Amino acid sequence: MRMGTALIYDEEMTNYKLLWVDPACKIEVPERLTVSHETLVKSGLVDRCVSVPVREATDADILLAHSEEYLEAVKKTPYMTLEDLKEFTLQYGDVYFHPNIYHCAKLAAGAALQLVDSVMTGKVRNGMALVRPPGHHSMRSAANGFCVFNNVAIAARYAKQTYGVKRVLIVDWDIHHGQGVQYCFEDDPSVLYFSWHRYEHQKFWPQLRESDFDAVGKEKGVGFNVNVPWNKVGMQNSDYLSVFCHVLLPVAYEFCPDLVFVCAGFDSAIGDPEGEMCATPDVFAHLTHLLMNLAGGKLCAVLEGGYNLTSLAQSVCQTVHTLLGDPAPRPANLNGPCKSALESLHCVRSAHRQNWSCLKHAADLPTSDISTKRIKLGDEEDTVDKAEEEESAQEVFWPEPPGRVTPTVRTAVVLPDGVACPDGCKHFGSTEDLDPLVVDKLKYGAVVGHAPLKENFLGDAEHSDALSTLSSLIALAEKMEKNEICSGLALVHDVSMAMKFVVQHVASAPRNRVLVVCVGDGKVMSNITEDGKTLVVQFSNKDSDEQKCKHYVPVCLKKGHSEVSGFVQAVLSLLLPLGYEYDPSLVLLVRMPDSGLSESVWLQLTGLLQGLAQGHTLVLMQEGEEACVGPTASSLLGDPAPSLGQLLAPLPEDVQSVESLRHRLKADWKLLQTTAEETGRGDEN
Ligand code: Q9C
Ligand code: ZN
Repeated sequence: MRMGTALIYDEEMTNYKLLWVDPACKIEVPERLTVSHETLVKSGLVDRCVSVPVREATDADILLAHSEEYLEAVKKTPYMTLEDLKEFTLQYGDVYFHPNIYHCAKLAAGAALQLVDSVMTGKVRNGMALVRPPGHHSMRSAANGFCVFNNVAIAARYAKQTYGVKRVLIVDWDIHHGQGVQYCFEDDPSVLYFSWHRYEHQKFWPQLRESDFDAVGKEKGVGFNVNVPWNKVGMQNSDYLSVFCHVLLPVAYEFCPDLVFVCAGFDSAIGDPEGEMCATPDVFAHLTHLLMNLAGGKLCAVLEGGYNLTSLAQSVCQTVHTLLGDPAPRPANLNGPCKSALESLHCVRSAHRQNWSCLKHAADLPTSDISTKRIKLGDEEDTVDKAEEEESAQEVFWPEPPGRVTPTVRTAVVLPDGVACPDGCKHFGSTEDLDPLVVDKLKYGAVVGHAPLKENFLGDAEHSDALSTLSSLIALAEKMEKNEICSGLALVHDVSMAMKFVVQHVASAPRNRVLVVCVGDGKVMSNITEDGKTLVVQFSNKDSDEQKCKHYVPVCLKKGHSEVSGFVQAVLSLLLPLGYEYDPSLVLLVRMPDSGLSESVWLQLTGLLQGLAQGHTLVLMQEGEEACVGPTASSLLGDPAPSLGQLLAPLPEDVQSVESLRHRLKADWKLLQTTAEETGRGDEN
């Protein structure tokens, strides 16, 4: 990887703690940082990051998001007695002060600023700041929810002021609503704030009316505040990924940020006593990956909550692994969103349909009777519930995320001599790699131990060049299967033939599943089977006459594929959910000569698809497309795609064809659902 990942941490931020008894605050402990950091050290991740020192945020920095009165008040806390501290604390909600917390809060905000500096000056591509106290609940003139200064809000304003950043995206995946961030930017269209949070119809802390989906921003900022309330606990990976595919990513791509922040709280992970959700730590690898092609890869993750030390540390590691470019583990059992998640999804999409052209088509069902039944504050059951919670608080178990073994070879290429390719790619395809079995297969159309091939591939490939290319291709696919090579790229004479050949070979092995993503016209697969070994998604501008079925998805977009927004929306809300649910062992990405796709859109596609199949992406391109080889290889090596610019509204006919496909397929592919008419996962949630 060409540019690094910053890790910002200072042990000093562990030097404060709760000094009195307060059940609401006892979970916010120094070990949150020490355990996270130790786990990063043990997994070897710290050594792979660029270590950036913290600094103290200055008064001027802090005043970017806070009032002078508040800053002056906090400044006095280091000199207060225990009694004074207790009393000072009382004016705020769910927070505690300590003689050293002001110092730590300056370091926490300063860490976020150091991260911005490192990313914006190009010292690193992305990074994470491990900080205490967290920030997203603190308001202009108030501490709240363990937070003193709003680290990310300060950093976002600083990035705008110092580097002229025009559009900032803040993704708050902490399980609490970062109301402080919302208040800071609610009338500001230059900062798009997205938050999902445990809400339970306003029963869950901080119990705010304005945390619901209908708080969309104010004045010029209408549309730039996106709230996804979770009205049940127990949300799973499918629920999170579904919201990314159907809300956050379409809006984020339309918005086109210059810089992305993550309010990286991990109380949204399984085992957390606050969140009580069931998403596993590896989901954060995917959430991170899905954001890494925005803003040219400029991503700053800043720790917020996370109170189960095991779950927290594992989730932090998953995030840092991904920031470093390591392929994400295959997401386990994505069985579609639950009913409550679908209701939330539907409500937020409807609430924003006027604001974002990607959501214009969001189904026009009544949302009033779904999610607006907020609980009246002060209801009797509130206290009963708390007691019950203490009783029923149980330990949850989940498997440790699999170790992330990145193959020694990240990207291998099969290229004719003289085609330029970035450093770091392994060249593959000397005659030594000619596998006699594969040659036989090519010549005689069958190979011992495999099903006989339905087509004779020799036809076009008589000359030895083509033979050796195809043979190398199979050798490459096999090394990817064994996880000796992560990704690959081949320039071939006949891309359709090579595609069929690879698919037949790979799909013949027992546990393999191939997601074939084909961009361009032309008959692709005459042998689609319903055995589930392949899922073919073809983007073209001709209506396909091939048989449509669960495993063949022809996406027809008019006006060529140069119509960027239609294509991007199809990728985000159709291809990605299909890919995640299908969970392939290999992604075969085929660029037909007539693909008509601009380079930047193509690179977004290759970037996003690498979140699937543990990064096992094999790209096929046809001779004549040499110019695209270098950029594609860079993408496979982990470079972020260039930004697409703010997207225009997609063509109505493109929207129509994507929507009708989603409609046709949503019974078979649950991650395509966006409304609760369909029943959802049906696990009582
Ligand atoms: N049962 C962050 O995650 N409520 N703050 C505690 C205890 C306050 C969370 C109630 C939670 C604050 C950054
Ligand atoms: Zn939280």
